[in-house]
Amino acid sequence: MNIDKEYFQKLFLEKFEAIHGKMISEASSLDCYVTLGAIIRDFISRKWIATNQAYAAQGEKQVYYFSMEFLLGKMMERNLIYLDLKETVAEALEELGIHLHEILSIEPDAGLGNGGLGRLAACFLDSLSSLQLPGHGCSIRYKYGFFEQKIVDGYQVELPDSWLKNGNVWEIRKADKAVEVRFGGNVRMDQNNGRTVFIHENYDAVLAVPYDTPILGFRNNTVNTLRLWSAETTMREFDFSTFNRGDYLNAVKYKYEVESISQILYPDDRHQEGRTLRLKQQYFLVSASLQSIIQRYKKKNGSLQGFAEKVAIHINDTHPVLAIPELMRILIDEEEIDWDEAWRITTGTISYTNHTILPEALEKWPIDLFQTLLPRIYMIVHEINERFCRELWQRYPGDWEKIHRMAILADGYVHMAHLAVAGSHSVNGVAEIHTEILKKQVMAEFYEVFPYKFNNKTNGITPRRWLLKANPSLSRLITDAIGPSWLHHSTDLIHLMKFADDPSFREKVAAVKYSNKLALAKFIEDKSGIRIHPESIFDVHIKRIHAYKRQLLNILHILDLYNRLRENPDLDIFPRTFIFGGKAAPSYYQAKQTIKLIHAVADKINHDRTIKDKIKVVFLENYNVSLGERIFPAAEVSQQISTASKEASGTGNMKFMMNGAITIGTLDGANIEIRDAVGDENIVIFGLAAHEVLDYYRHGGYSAWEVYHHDARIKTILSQLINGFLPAAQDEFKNLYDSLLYHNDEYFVLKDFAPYADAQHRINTLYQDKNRWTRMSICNIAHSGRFSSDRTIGEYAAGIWQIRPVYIGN
Ligand code: 26V
Repeated sequence: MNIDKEYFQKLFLEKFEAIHGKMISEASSLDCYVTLGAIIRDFISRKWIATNQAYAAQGEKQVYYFSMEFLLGKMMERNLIYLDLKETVAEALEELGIHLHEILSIEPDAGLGNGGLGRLAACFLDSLSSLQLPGHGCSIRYKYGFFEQKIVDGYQVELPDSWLKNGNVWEIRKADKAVEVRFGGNVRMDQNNGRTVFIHENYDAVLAVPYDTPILGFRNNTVNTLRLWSAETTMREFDFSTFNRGDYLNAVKYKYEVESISQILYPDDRHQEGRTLRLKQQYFLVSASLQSIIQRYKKKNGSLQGFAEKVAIHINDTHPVLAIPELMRILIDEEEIDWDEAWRITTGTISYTNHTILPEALEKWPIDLFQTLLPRIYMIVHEINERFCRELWQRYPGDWEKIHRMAILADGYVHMAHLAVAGSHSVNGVAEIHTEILKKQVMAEFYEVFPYKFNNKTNGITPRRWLLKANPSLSRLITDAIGPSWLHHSTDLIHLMKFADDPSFREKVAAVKYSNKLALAKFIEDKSGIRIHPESIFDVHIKRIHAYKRQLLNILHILDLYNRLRENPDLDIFPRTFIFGGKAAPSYYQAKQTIKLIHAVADKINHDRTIKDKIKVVFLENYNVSLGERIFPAAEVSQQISTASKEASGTGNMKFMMNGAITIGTLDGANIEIRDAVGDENIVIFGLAAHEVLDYYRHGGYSAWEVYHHDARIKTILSQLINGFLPAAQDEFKNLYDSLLYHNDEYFVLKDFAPYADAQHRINTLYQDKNRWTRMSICNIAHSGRFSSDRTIGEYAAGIWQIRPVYIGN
């Protein structure tokens, strides 16, 4: 946008007084934040209106991305950069004695997500708008986002994340667009003109109120919408029927129960707990979103016959899979469309992404709970299942076992992934290997029936947040070298290869990394009091804490390194700082113990003078999007060490790569495609391959004890877990110890230990050849373009959704 400083200052002062009714000299940072937010929102609003008008007028097909999570992070700086106003605003405010960076730090992260799946949804919104594609997000306006993590005495403590406590400048409540969502009750059948009709009665009605957030595209005029639903009581229920009967306490209780639907984001522990409230949330999201999409569609088009040609609905994992029976319900019960036609429309509209193959994470709901909460939806799922099983019977006559394995309803459960595959036209995995495992193993039987539905869409990340915003100095250097086209066409980053052997460019890249390391070191010292050496290798492992991601492998190797250093303080290793961050699900004991172990090892090592500060271990509390934006630019080694086959894709690996870190990783998820992009000489790969892991699971043959008996280092470190060596209670880590030895090391930590130690040794050697290392770093940045979510979204748009860009004029 073209706005000059003076004009902006005038706007700011006027807006400030209008909102706050006081003089600017009395302003707090929060006052200024709110004022700036209001101004930016005004700018965006104009584009928002124009976008919606163009969409309505042109009638192009639109996509709605249904997701229980959108992990957006902060919005203000992003919006300033996207409007190209950041410099002007910073200078204008500075002249008024206001520091923009202070205002920006006031904003809480919108943390409406657990990790990869939620952040992917946020990157997708960014790319949709930036590519001028008509695509919107639908989710829940959780009052509390993902919990805030505090570390107390090395243990994780969870605090509520009240991100809305100072209001939210980006959202607009649309009370007039509220819809009703119905739970419980019973279904009565009746006849109407020879047609069986289903009447849902005695239900509890919940009011779904939408809050819209504008999603601005990068330096264009597109503003798409993220619609978040909030649960409220309907006036009727609360004020009249209950309250008038004088039952005040029950009326209040009822209100509390209804509002609890949008109260909190569930933490992902990959274990289906079958909590009713979670199922309520899922139906709430799906029903409210579909009703509002259909209302808008009907206003323009009348009947729903052509719905699938104008609307695509994507479900992010199975969490919103009730979109399938809910759309069927609306088409059949409300629009009086017959089953076959309704099924054609539904499957033509819906597409599904799978994000994990961990069996414990595949959603299933007990039928009785499901049926009680959603009686009409259950009837429809039952009918879908009947027809699906009949089809299977025709194809595999007599093969009851197969049909039983593939059924949507079986063993007292509703199997959500089966419903998703049967009721959609596209099923995709999120990295090549992940899609192959889906096709060949986890969903092989479905692939045999519906081969045409399966496809791969390798994940991506938005280079605008993860490079331009997070790492401005590197971005400047890149633009100076190859021009600014990479911001729109990320594969243009490949032109950096021209400079890979240019000593002066290498020096500049190294200098940027060093200054980012200094900034992180200062942040760490301010936060935790731990002093880290900026010259040391910054080796980073940040992501959710989970056994399959193997933070345990990393920390055990650190313990081994420490043992070697104690034996020989002059050991030839380059100084290294191991940085960890990540949250454990509150109920996931082993993950929480891993956090405690990292702290115990850190305590031991950081206080031992004899090792001459050669290694340091730091755990950064409360890893979230904003903390990630500080860490990725300073990272040199990226730990992507999941047990092969377990990490569907990973997206942190891409953020590190784009910021020039070298991956140490297994051949898992997108690591494989990163290796293919950069070549073996620019990545450090180790460990079991996916097929080897899967073979062990299938045929056995792995003995943790055997590895233990053959490796003296492993013997030592494991005994240190339980012999009082670490500053913690002696039995503190017994559970972790047992998981490795007595439960035969499900994630192959011991099996991969020696290969991992070798790989770390290679890193140590490579790093000491500064020129070579920086060249590797440049290669990684240069080849990171294909991991832009613009590429991913381009593939979804053309291959699954069939949507096209809509140009929005000024
Ligand atoms: C499961 C549950 C179950 C209990 C309630 C809350 C909850 C929330 C989320 C999940 C499943 C999360 C699956 C997930 O995050 N998968 C990750 O998706 C990333 C994006 O595709 C991918 O890069 C990661 O490899 C994959 O682990």
